[in-house]
Amino acid sequence: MAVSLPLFESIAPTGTREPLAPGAWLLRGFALDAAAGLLAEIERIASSSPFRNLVTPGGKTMSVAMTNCGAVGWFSDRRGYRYTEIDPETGRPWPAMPGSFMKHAHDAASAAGFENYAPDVCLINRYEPGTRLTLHRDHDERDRRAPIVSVSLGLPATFLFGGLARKDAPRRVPLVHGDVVVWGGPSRMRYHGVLPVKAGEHPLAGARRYNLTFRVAR
Ligand code: MD3
Ligand code: FE
Repeated sequence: MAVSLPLFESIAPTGTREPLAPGAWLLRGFALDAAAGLLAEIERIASSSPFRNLVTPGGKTMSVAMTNCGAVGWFSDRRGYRYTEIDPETGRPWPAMPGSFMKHAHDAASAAGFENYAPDVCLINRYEPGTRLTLHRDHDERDRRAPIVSVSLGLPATFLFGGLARKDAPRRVPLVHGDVVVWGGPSRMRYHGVLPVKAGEHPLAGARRYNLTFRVAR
């Protein structure tokens, strides 16, 4: 008897909570209802602090464009990686974190078992087809006990989830519009990255992928 196999790697239905590793939870579709509102806020934030391609201390220009909202923002140039209160490109404070961002991050953290989550920064990444984020760890935050909450919007991407050492072979995790991942506990300091985003059109975001990462930086 013929058995039909799915053509694509299956993605769990919306509303499930899937453990990726100790402390790391994938909340499929958690941001679907909020997505249009979050995208509108991204536009508003970018009209005050525009997306820009930061330069690493090594002198390479990142292919992913970034901006921030919150009390501080993540920034990089030849002098190093750091959090700043003033957007060095505009000379003004980073745009405040919208209440809807704060509530969404808080509720996602709570769904993953992290109560009282109060991030002070949201780094916003914008991917165009072909752009990627190489394997790295997020170690510029003072409090590494607090989880990072990430929200994927727009085009799909393949996320690389590595280990605590750079040489550990990463797992590939497909992330689609509306997915939220909470990275806490022993997973907080694992290596991670994003493979080059494939060409496509998303009905709400066009030819782009956005990723929000909420952090407790200080
Ligand atoms: C796993 N962003 O901004 S979010 C970043 O999709 C970043 O734009 C990616 O990595 C993106 O630094 C991935 C998922 C993520 C964020 C932090 C993590 C995964 C993590 C920290 C530890 C382990
Ligand atoms: Fe990261």
